[in-house]
Amino acid sequence: MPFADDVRAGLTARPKTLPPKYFYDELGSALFEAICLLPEYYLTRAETEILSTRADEILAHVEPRRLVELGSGTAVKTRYLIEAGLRRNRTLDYSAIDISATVLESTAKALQAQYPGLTVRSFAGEYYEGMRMLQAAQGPSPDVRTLALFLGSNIGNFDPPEALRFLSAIRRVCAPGDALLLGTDLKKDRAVLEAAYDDSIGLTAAFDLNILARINRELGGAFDLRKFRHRATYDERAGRVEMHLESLVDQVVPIRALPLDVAFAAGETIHTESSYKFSRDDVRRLASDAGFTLEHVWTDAGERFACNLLRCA
Ligand code: AVJ
Repeated sequence: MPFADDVRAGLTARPKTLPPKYFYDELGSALFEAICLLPEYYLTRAETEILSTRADEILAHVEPRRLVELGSGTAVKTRYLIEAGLRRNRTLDYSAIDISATVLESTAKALQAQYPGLTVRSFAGEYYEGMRMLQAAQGPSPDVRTLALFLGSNIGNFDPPEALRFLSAIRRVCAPGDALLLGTDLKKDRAVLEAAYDDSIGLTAAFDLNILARINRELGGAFDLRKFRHRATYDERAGRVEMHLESLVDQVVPIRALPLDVAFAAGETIHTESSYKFSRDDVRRLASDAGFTLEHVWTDAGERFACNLLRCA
């Protein structure tokens, strides 16, 4: 079982880590939806501002007949692009790839019902798996101009080599003229970033701690959540916000299904997430290293977030 294997690997490593993809069980997905409504978490609002005001312009650049979204979630922001696509053409294809099968299914149903001209396909799985399923289902179709979407600063979870590998994989499945719309959070003031990842009502702390609760629920773990605290710090040199769960005491936590006893010293942390932040130059470099050209950048009025149009050369 991948969750058990990844928990074992992460909690026996030094420093301890857990992969952020495991935040998104049913509760974690609901907590993330709530985070997007927080005053401190500006990312979603800033990206929504861009897409709601620029969707027609973006679609005019690419003229796609198909949208393919990686990590589609509830596709709330995607609707602006779908509606812009349906203003240009009577019909449009939309393929969604997401790790949460329940969210994917309800979203696909709602979109299909709301937009008669839209053909929705959904693929439950991780990104690479989803990309493979997508290719197998529709093959490389150079005649169907495609705009791929990777929004929400989801690219920020990848370390630089992984980000490059991921974009290169997208580049390989896209045909000349296709494009990728990539949402990236911009580098900015430390206080703004740290507040976004450690909000005042403690929602992000709950989101972070839920990964330990999930280990308790699914793997028979014995984490006492009150003996850990959430921390978020901006590492300016690395250009990333790091989330950690810090053990408040010396303790040993058994995880029955592995089985494994995990020892923590007081002050020791589990690194649960990195969220990379990008300057325009960072994006330009990453794009060109992966074989794209950065064709256009749209930002919100507050210059907090960027939607980058990467063109397959
Ligand atoms: C969904 C990965 C873009 O890193 O900003 C939100 C997840 N973590 N608050 C991000 C998250 C803490 C989010 N991404």
